[in-house]
Amino acid sequence: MKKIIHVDMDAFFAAIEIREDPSLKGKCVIVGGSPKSRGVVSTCSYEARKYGVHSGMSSFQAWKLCPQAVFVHSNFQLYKEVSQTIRDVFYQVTDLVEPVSLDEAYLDVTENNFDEPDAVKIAKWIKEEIFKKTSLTCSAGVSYNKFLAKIGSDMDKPDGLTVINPDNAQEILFALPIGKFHGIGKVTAARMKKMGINNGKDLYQRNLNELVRVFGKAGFFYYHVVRGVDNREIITSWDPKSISCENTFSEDIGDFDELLARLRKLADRLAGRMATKRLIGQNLVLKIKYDNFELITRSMPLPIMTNEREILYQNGEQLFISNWDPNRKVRLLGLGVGKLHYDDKEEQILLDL
Ligand code: TTP
Ligand code: MG
Repeated sequence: MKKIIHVDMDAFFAAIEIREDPSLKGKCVIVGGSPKSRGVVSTCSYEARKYGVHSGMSSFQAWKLCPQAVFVHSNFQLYKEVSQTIRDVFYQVTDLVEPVSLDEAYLDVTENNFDEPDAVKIAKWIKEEIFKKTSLTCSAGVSYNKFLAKIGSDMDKPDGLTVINPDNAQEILFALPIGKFHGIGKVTAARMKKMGINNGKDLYQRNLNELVRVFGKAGFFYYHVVRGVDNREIITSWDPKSISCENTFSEDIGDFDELLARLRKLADRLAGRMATKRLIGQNLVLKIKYDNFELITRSMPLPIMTNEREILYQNGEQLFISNWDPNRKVRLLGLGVGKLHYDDKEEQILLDL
């Protein structure tokens, strides 16, 4: 059985704004457009949620519900930085991380860098580490597949930790309101309610044929997840639509020139493999693992779709220089390219002829 953790930050943008300006603490804080413009709410503090304010509603409506709220404009650059910090925490645990959005990710910790068999201990560690590094809280779900882990992280917000195991999964799913099923959006939830499906128990009682007839392929998914069955794998930025090379050094390296020489070799290898497979790509990913096993991954768009070794190297070097901590030795370097396409240049030339 797999061990999956889903982590989701609490009131993410709003919590960051409150951290930056502690005078906002305890207040109804709404991040998004101004109520005077036609802006919408990105998110809001839990205090504001009590008044019915939520993501996606117009700022004007939010202001009517909660006139005492403080409206703050979003600062994406800052949110992205915090997002990178929490991802770095995840990558310390495992490479099998699937970031879903700025504030949310799945981790497959069945095997992990700490050799820790207890996924709950890992989830606690992640929560503590994120708090240490960002002063922000998150909620985690621990379970044996992605669907249940995601349900778990949402069950006890904020600052929650919920474990769903085979013994309690069915009971939790039965009681779950249909709108809370991840993958069932507002429109589908409304359709289901019309059909008399209000919660997991109602959904469970419908047979596969009916669900597929009404909802197509998604019906198949609903049928299985309400039984706690979800075989989806974690999709990392390394696979499946990416190609990468990495090298764990026989001895940790702290010398800048030596590291660049190793990076060049990686770029050569990567370019060679891409050419053999006739792939070109647009997103470069660099991976640095330090001697304490801390792992960082950074990516950047390449100027063109390419598999040219010099372009891969030059951009990789830039990524490396802006992200390497010179005071620390490196145990592993990796270079990869994502957003791949098949290079059909040759066929094009033949066609042109
Ligand atoms: P969520 O995780 O959905 O919300 P949240 O982190 O604010 O609150 P919760 O404690 O319930 O997890 O989304 C993460 C961030 O994404 C959120 O802080 C702001 C942004 N966002 C939008 O900009 N618009 C939206 O409609 C949603 C849902 C989120
Ligand atoms: Mg969140």
